[in-house]
Amino acid sequence: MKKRSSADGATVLIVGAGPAGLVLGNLLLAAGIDCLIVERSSREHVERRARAGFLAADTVRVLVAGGLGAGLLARGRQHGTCVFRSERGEFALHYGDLGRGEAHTVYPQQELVTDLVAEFLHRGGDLRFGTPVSEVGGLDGERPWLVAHGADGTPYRLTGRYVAGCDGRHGVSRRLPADAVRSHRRRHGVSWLALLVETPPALPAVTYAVHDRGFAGHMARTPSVTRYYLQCEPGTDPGSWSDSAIWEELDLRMRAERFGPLRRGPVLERAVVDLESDVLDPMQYGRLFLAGDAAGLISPSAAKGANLAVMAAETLAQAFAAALHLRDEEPLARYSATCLPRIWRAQEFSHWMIGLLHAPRGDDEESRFLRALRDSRLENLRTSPPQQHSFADNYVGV
Ligand code: RFL
Repeated sequence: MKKRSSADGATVLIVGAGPAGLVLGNLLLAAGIDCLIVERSSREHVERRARAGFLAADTVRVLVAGGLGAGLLARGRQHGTCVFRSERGEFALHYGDLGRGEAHTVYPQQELVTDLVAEFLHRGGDLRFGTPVSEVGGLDGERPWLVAHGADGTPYRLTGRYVAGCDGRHGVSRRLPADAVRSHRRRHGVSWLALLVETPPALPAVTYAVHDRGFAGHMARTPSVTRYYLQCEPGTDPGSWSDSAIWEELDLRMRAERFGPLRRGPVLERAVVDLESDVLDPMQYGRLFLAGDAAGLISPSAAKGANLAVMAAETLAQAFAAALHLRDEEPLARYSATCLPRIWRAQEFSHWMIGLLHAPRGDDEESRFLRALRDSRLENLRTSPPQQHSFADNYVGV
């Protein structure tokens, strides 16, 4: 298909080819709006970057309606149950039958990104990999611009009518004047060793293990790859965990002796994730609009980040279409106000989940207090049907 942008710009310049940028780009092309995506990393890198896997029903609806759901409908698997293990035993929550009655579709983020890249190119999109953006400017005027660097590092300028900052938590587009955009940030003081293991899921459901040595989790990804999490000390070097230490600790915290063995396999990837939140308000500055992690980083404790990124991309695509096709700037002016309540609701739930799954280990009175709170929260979830319905709505909804 013919490219719908020019060498020196496009109507909408999108920084970043993660879920936010790629969904936005695809929806804009479908609406007949020319756009261009610049991505710092190589195509191979973004198509292999394993992160999220749990897509909410609303996310699936947006992707399918945008003609972006073929892969996830063919290969995604439905999950509507999660299990909690603790000293007191194990209980399952069939959240797919509670609340709004919706389940997750498990589809690895790298497969979704691969589908979105292929579709964007198929629709004639201009997607420049290996092209970092070093500066975004002119945001107060009619012709905002960005400085991109080609394969040999040579800088060049791209100009557009709007810029969409979809460049994640460390991106350049979120570096905005402090008096124009306020950051709301919290480091939760909890870190996870995030592991990808080449082994079929050992358990039929997402399993959260609450343990005084720290949280451990098991999440399906594909029939042959499983994600495990182990809470670790902040600042841990992921390489300092040997495979045998990982399996020993997983067995202990998941209580394998009591509930059955885990399936072991080669550890394909290990990384330390610090649980952090960072929300910018407003998510806009002049002609720059932020979406995804760039606007509202969320801890992975409730698996919301990729879902919020897709929802923001849809809201932004509709607002650009109104501005460009109908000369109606109102949806763009309301963009932050539309997205932020959804982001804060997810932040609140994700923060609640952190308190459900973690408590400090120490024997001081505050640690003891927080452990007792955590246990009470878990017990409330086990026994209270209204709490279970509310959990289901928040867990799977965005
Ligand atoms: P991304 O995916 O980080 O994409 C941003 C892109 O911008 C590029 N970039 C630049 N490009 C050009 N110039 C620059 N100067 C640039 N700076 C950056 C980057 O290379 C990148 O390609 O952000 P986006 O699109 O907002 O998407 C956000 C999601 O990726 C993220 O929220 C989720 O992965 C979070 N997350 C999960 N979310 C879920 O909904 N469900 C889950 O189960 C889930 N599990 C997870 C997760 C995140 C994890 N980590 C690694 C933090 C599990 C983990 C371990």
